[in-house]
Amino acid sequence: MTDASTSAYAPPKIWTWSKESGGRFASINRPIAGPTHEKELPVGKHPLQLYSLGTPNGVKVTILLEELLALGQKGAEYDAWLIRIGQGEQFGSGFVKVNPNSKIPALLDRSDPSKPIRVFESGAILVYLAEKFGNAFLPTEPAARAECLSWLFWQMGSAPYLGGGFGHFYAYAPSKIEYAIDRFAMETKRQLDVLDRRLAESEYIAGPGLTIADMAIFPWYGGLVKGWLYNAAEFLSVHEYKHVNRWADRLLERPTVRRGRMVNRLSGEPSSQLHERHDASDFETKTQDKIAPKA
Ligand SMILES: N[C@@H](CCC(=O)N[C@@H](CS)C(=O)NCC(=O)O)C(=O)O
Repeated sequence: MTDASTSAYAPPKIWTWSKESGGRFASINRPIAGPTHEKELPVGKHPLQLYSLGTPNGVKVTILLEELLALGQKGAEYDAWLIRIGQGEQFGSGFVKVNPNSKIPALLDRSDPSKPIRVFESGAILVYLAEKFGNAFLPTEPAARAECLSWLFWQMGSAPYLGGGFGHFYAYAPSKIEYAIDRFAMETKRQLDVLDRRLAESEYIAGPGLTIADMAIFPWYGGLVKGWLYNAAEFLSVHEYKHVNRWADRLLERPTVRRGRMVNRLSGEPSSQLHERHDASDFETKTQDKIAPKA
């Protein structure tokens, strides 16, 4: 391993913003919050307006919405609008009003259009929607609810080490730094082992039934073991986590999960990309293979 003390970089006394930092997100990363431009958000016909992108954080919410609709909750019909974070759309004035943190997903509940309710942070959105629809996928018995919320918050605290730590330094940083990749690969594998041990004793994350904890954890750690994230399946030997694999396959059998993964998705097979969703029939008629067929 390279000796960290040989590193050429000595931090200055006061950090200043270098726009030339490089890496995949250099063009959108800023050290300041707030909008960069005026832009109102579109509003569709349904009470629930989702402003998102088909990343792991976005997919959590569309899986829950599709699950709620499959349960017969007609009030869960939603408009899903695309926020292209690579183009800085999260810094538009309308989006910042819904999420002052400028990150997808963000939800506006316009059930009472005179008093819209904004919700940001995917975990808060999952709890808000579960509660709104009669504690769907969120147990009410105290011990089961505590277990579900514990795993939900575990995801919120853990995934930044996977995405912002491991994924960033393994796949996106302009140079490969052994110390950083080592540190976050170790933590990511430890987290996979936490899940694997839990799923050895429990069918779903929080107990015998599917909950919002599964919906939060699946797009990140399920995606990792399925090889969807950072091209890192071999590097992390994800096949070792047998229970996580079993659970991820089980979730993928659900049409709701498959639909949720299609919404606001900008990559992959054109037939798997539904850029915007405004109606249940859009899955049949508005995927990219149908909207923009190859010439
Ligand atoms: N803790 C947040 C994380 C949200 C997040 O990091 N979203 C990313 C996309 S997956 C984003 O919008 N990034 C844009 C940016 O950082 O400017 C949540 O769970 O909602």
